Amino acid sequence: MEVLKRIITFGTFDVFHIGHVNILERAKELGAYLVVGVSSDALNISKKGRPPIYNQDDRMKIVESLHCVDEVFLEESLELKGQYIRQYDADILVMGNDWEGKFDCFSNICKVQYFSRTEGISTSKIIKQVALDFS
Ligand code: C2G
Repeated sequence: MEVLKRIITFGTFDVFHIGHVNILERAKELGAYLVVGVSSDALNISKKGRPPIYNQDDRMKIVESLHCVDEVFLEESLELKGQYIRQYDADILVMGNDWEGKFDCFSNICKVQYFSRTEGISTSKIIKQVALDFS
């Protein structure tokens, strides 16, 4: 009997767009249960030096509302990835290929798979475009 795989992925998912939908749908195709770690506002401020446009509660609610997503949690630290993978009993970690190689260190606890990013779209590109168009 085939064991139903549990998938985990992480992201900010700020100004939610088609690239986010694509990777979440592809991740879900790998298994039966998709858990998504949505990075906290504080983590974003420490990583990017600015808060996200949408706050963490809204970003979690948007991601959780997707048909392909079974569960969301708040990712509070990049250093806790191994702990989250174990806590959510994940068989496969999925990330976009902008993170290629960065999470190979977890291949002893789960399979690590990188998917190519959707071309031509990113949150920072949208923010810049909107700022230009409405300035
Ligand atoms: N993504 C994609 N195609 C795009 C944009 C994003 O496939 N055009 C993917 C990214 O590769 C990532 C996911 O969508 O796997 C979420 O992207 P971001 O919200 O930009 O996530 P990031 O800020 O990189 O946070 O612990 C890791 C971090 O939480 C990842």
